[in-house]
Amino acid sequence: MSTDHMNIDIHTYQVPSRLLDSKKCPKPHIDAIEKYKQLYEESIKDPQTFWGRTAKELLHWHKPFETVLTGSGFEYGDVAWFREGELNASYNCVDRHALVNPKKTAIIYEADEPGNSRHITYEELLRDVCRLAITLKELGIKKGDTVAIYMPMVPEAVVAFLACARLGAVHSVVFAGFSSDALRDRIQDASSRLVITSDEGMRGGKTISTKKIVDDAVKDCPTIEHVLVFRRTGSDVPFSAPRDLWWHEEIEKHRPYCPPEIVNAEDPLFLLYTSGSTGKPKGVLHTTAGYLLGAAITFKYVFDYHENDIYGCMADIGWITGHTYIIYGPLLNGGTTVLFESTPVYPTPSRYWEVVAKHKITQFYTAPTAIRLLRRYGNDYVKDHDLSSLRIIGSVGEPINPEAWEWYYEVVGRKECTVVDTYWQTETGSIIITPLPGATATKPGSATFPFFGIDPVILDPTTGEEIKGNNAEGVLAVRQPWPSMARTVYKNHHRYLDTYLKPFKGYYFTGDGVGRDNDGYYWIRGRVDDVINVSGHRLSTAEIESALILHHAVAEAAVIGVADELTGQCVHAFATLKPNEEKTDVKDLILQVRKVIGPFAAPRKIYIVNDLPKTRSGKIMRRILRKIVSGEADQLGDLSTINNPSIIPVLIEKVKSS
Ligand code: 6R9
Repeated sequence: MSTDHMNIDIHTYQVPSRLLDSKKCPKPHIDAIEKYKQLYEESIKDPQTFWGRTAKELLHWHKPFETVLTGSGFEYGDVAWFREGELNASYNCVDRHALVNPKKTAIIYEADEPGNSRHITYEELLRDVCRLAITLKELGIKKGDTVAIYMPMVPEAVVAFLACARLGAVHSVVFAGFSSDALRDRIQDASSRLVITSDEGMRGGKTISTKKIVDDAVKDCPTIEHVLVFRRTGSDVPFSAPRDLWWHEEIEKHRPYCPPEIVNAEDPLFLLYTSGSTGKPKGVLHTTAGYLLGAAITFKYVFDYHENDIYGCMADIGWITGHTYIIYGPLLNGGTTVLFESTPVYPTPSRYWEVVAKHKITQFYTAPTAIRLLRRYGNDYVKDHDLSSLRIIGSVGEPINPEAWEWYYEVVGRKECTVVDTYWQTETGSIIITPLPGATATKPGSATFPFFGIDPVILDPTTGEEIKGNNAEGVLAVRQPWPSMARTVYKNHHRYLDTYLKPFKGYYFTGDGVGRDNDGYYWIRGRVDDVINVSGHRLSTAEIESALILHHAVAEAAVIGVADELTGQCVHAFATLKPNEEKTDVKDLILQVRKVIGPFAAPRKIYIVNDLPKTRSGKIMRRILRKIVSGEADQLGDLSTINNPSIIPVLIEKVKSS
């Protein structure tokens, strides 16, 4: 996003007085900016002490660690945290709370159809996790195996995550909006042995043929031994024994007890595929202790978690936000987490606010795209609901424009809640730049300041030099390792090095542009690489281009991100066709992308053209296409390297007329 918020007069919002009033709200863990600064300073100057202490405070260790951090910084990607330590993620999320607080609600499941909700206590969750874990164990799953999870937003999905973790198996969750081709690729890359799925999914009143998609995917996955199917709707679905097994039948066979497999701090906890600059998605690997510590500590401080809170994150468990802030963060803290199966507009645009009022949610976390959508529907949908339980309202996934921020603050938060605009990535594991709700004065559109232990730097993208001081603009990198950072790309460590550690020697590179204003506030500008952010979903232009080229009629394709009021960005594609394929319908090409990646990646527009702008060495000049689509054809910049300038007016005409 190129909006320049720097140096224009943006209002600063102080911490709402209600948050600091002990009669109305629990006392924030960090209730003054000086306290933040003090702890932050310690965390940067003496990370060993800071992380050593918090790791003991927030996690249960079956065997204590001796060293906090080892490795060569960012040179080889060999950083290791708490390396002698041993623990288990599911024990930390469930057992330790079930032992002291068995009747406390762990999960509130808010099903797609309003009126259907269910509370699951820590005691019940422990039983469910044990039952599934022992089932998986009987099926031969053991420490280090990869299990694919392709599930709708049901409590059993959480059980699936934790059952894998209980055995030391690595979960690889694939967002249930991905197509069968995309699921197949992810299963193959991770050599998953088993898929956990459901018969169908329900979302926004629509039924999704989940099991059918899995069947198509696993046809070409020889590593898959079993498909374990949870019954969500009860419809008749294709079922092929002995490969397929019903969840409810299998778990009944076993006693609900399964001891946790104690793993090393640096053993992998999960893989999550994410898009980068190239066509092939990367299996980002997170390890156990560091990730859990990042999830636990950020959840505690960024959402200022207290014992009686009811916390609701509206993301999907298939993305990192769902991993860290629906499941691990809240459960590690012994909290109550809302699992929302539906959409913000089903059955009406009041749904979020009905859910907040019904469950008395205290912290609410969603994405700018949802905020913009609901703002467009108007305030009436919000104002009839009692939102007085809310203290903290969060935003994540993309830059939030000040208009949407202010609407969120005023209409949803009634000027009585702190808006936490939280910046982070799949690779960072947990939030890295964010306000702290009881301490940080906020500015609409700024993620404000670094979280504890995060040492952000702004680099000049050309020289790689650090730009010090305020009023700086450049790309965002991080100078020191932090516990929840991804350790590698699955079976592809050189790609990890190339993507994150090599672009700027000595730093972790985020791929985002950033500014630091006169007051030291950080403003995330958006990606500087070939990643497009559509409604907070990360897509790579190369990935969509490869999907298009797989279509028999397509000769070449170029994909760009175009600014969109609602979704942040949307996808536009240019394609040239092979000879004798001129009759190809644009709709077929859109279907092609839906098939190869998933509906959420479908281009908004596809322009069929005779040629694409290219350099003399044959590189497609996407920059020119971007300018033409955004109506800036008069500012195409340096055209000296273009090989075929005569196509420019043709492209301009094509874009205008479609
Ligand atoms: C958590 C998540 C990461 C990319 C990231 C950036 C964008 C996320 C943001 C934000 C501005 C925020 N992003 N949060 N941009 N302000 N508060 O979204 O992870 O799916 O890996 O996406 O999302 O561009 O690099 P992921």
